[in-house]
Order: sequence, then C-alpha cells, then structure tokens
Amino acid sequence: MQGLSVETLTGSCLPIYINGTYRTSEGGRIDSYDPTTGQVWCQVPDCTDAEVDAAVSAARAAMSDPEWRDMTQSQRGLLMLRLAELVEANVERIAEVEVQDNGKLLREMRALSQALPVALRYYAGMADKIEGTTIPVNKPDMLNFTVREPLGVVAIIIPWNSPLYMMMRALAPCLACGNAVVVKPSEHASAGAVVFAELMKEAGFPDGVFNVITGLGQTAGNALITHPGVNKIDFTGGPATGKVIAKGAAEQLTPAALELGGKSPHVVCDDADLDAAANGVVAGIFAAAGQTCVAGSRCFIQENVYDAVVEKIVEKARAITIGDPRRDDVQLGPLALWSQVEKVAEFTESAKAQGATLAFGGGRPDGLGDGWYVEPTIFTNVTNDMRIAREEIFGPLLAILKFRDDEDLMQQANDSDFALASGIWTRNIQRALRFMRRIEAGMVWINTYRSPSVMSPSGGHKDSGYGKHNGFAAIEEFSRIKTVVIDYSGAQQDAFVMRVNK
Ligand code: TXE
Repeated sequence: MQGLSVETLTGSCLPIYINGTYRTSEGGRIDSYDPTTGQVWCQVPDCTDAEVDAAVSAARAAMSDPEWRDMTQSQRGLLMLRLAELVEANVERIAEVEVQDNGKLLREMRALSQALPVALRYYAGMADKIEGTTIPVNKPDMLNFTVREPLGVVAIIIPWNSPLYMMMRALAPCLACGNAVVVKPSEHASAGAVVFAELMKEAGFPDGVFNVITGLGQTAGNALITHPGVNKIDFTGGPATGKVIAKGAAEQLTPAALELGGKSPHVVCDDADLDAAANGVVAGIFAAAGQTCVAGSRCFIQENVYDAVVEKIVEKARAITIGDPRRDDVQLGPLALWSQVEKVAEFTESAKAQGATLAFGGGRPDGLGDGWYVEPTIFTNVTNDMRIAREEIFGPLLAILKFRDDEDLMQQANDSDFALASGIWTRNIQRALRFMRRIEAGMVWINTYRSPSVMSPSGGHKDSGYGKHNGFAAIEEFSRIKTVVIDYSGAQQDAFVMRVNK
C-alpha cells in the first residue's frame, strides 16, 4: 500500500500495520469524522486482542532479531536521518491527513509536521552518544561502570489533537535508544499514524520495529497496556484516562510516562508590555482552538491594569476569523470532536451559573454549516474556585482572574490540581525569576507562550502526570541503566561477607 492520503483513504476503512505489513483488521469499525462538515470520512478498525498481541509479538521479535538488536548506534542514527528526509518530503500529505481528522488549522498542522524531521534529526544525532558512566567506588582493583540499554517494547498511546507530533516525542528517542514500538492512535484521529508507517518501511527500518494498531481505549488500548510483552507505556491524553492507564500499568509493573492535561496559569503583570502580553494570552488559548495540553486557560491579570488588558484581549478575540481550517486567512477552525463542542457549552453554562461575566463569545458562529465551530469565549470576574478555573476544558474558553500582588498571585496560581505549563509577562526580571521558582509547573514561559523545543524537556506533575519528553531527558525515559562491576585484583573474596564499602 503506497501513497495513502486524504483522497485514497476517504470512504475506506484504515488498514493497520503489523510487522512491516499493512493488514485489514478483523475487528469492528469506528466512524471517523471530518470536523469541518460533521460527516464521516473514513472508518477506523477496533483491533482484536489477537491483533494487539500480534503487534506486540512482532515488536518483541524485532528486539531479539540481530538486524535491529545488533545494528550499531550510528546505523540507527542514519536510518533516522533517512526517515527525516522522507517525512520532510511528505509534510503536506501528513498535514492534510491530520487536518481531515482533527480540523486544526492546516498552517498549524504543517508547522507541527515540519517539526517531525527536526525531532528525528535531533535524536538521530544522539543515537551514538548515549553513554554510561565510570564510577569510582572506593574499592581498589575494581572497575564499576554503567551502560544504557533499550527498554524493549514501548506502547505509545496518543490523542487526537496533534497525533504525529505527540507520537514523535516518544518515537524519535525510542528509536535512538534501540526500542521497538506499538503505536495506538486515538480512535478519533488514526489516519496520520497509519500513513506514517509507510515512511518507516520506505526508510528501511526492520519489520516489527514500528507497528500501528487502532481502536477504542477500552478495547484495543486496554489490551495493549495490560499486555505482559510491553516494557513501557508512553501516554498522552486526559487525566481520567491517565489514571486508568496507571492502574493497568501497575498490574504488570510496567513503567509509564503520562502527559495529561493542564489548567495553566498565564499571568499579565502591571509592568508588562501590555500589547505583547494581550497577544500572548490570545495565542495561548485560541491557537489550536484551545485544544492543546499547555493552553493558557487561566489568565491572571494584575488588578490595576485588569480592565485595560481585558479590553485588548476582547478586541483581539473579536478580530479572529473563524472558518475552514484549510484557508490561510482563518485563525480558528472547528473543534475536533462533537463531544468537545458540548463540553465547551456545558462549561459556558456553568460559568454563568457560578457568577462569571461573559465578556465575549459563548455560542456557535452562524453561517458555517454543520462544522463543529465554537466562538472564542472569554469570561471575566472568574474566581479560582469556579469550575472553569479548575477543570480542563480543552476548547477556546478563557477564564480571566484578578490578582493584587505577587503573593496573592502565587497563592491563586498554585491552587490547582494541575502543574503542566505556565507563563508570565513582566519587564521585571526579579519578578519573573521569583515566579519561575515558586510556580508549580513543569514549564515556565517568560514573555512568550507555547514555544516548546525538541531540545528542551517537557512534562508536568500533580494531575498533569509524570515523565519527560524532549531533550536528553527523553533518552533517560526510554532507556535503562545496567551496572557492571569487574574485580581485576585476582584475589579471592570472603565468601560469607558482602563486599560493601567500609
Ligand atoms: O482522551 P483520552 P479523550 C483531555 C481533554 C479532553 C479529555 C478527553 O481535556 O477533553 O482529555 O479526551 C486512549 N487504555 N485531553 O477522551 O481518553 C484513547 O483511545 C488504553 C488532553 O479523547 O485520554 C486515545 O488513544 N488507552 C490531552 C488516548 O488514550 C486508552 C490530549 C487519549 O484518549 C484507554 C487529548 C484505556 N483504558 C485530550 N482509554 C493532552 N494532554 O494533550 C482511552 N485510551
């Protein structure tokens, strides 16, 4: 099967990819929708337990096949560079498929697709630089060193908002470390991973190193995370599902990295460049229609500039062009799922009922047919105990809160179940750095927002999960340390006493 694209996949049921071959699944069928029309565009198989088992077995077999197991680190890096070239040549095709599935802006998905070869090249360069250490253990004539090994089979479970971008954060370091993977994309956006398999084959990765099974979380997803052949689970998704995954993983004592949701504080201080800050706040919540785990959905504005900044934010929201995500002039596309449209509506009602002021939006735009569009929505006079300030919504809904001084800010900003991202706009470096130290978040952006890098570790804590993507931290996440001790003294040891440090 070559050249899978929106055209060739429309009206079909996606294949799955196991052991280097596309197959037709024997499982049930799930409808996959085009969010711009609300119509089914293709179907996704709900893989059977036997198919999940076949994918994990293929990955296990690849791990013991000398072709992959004994491939040198530099050769692995070269394969990754070859893959990077192929992905680069297919950026447009990948972006189009992803937009078809999740309705995000084509410009955004193109940028995220362009980031895929960047990640591959970054980790390709790392493949032959993954080193152990030599440890001076205070014992004469003893050599103690460590080596880093692949973990084995890694299950990568990804959501619908940025499927391949999320997949690549785990896949690239996994390949660099020499693991084999089974990817389970979201049932709402599976086409990207299926198309990607074609490029893995063409790049020349041995069969079984990369597998894609599709299906529902409760069926195919559950069969994957509880499979005894899986050595690590990498999950990106919602906090409720994250807890289910952690329990399933615990049954098998399988380690997991979980990147879950957020309710990230985005702060505007009175000494900030207020125009730049207002722009940053708008970008932090309305880009990707708020469907990003790092969305700056809880905006804190200092009380003495509150009204002025709110006015600027509302003005910018009013100017947003909503429409077909494939158009270059559009800034806000539809939401990926109808359930997300309902979720935003429910939170809008809850905010009104709890006494917040609707400053903009709050409904669905006219004249856009049956697409799943929602207006950019802004609530002011929000307090930190309201549901819109506490729960992840994952839509274009901004909650604006007020703070008095830095102490008040820290109290409110850290009063959250989540700890993923954060941002602050200020010209005062002391203020920015004090915030950086005290904020409970895995990432802090100062005078910018939503600017990640593959070279920079990312991930949160509290209900935002655990584990790291990106940077060398991801190499540590997807490899393990083995400790080696050599006694070259030639002396016999006391057989009945452990040779601890004395
Ligand atoms: O995600 P799920 P959903 C948040 C966002 C959204 C909410 C629900 O708030 O409203 O999560 O979205 C698989 N065993 N985020 O329901 O359920 C599932 O098939 C194994 C934040 O779409 O978390 C899919 O592949 N797998 C987020 C993946 O988990 C299971 C991005 C994610 O689905 C499973 C998306 C199970 N028992 C949503 N149940 C972010 N952090 O970026 C589900 N899955």
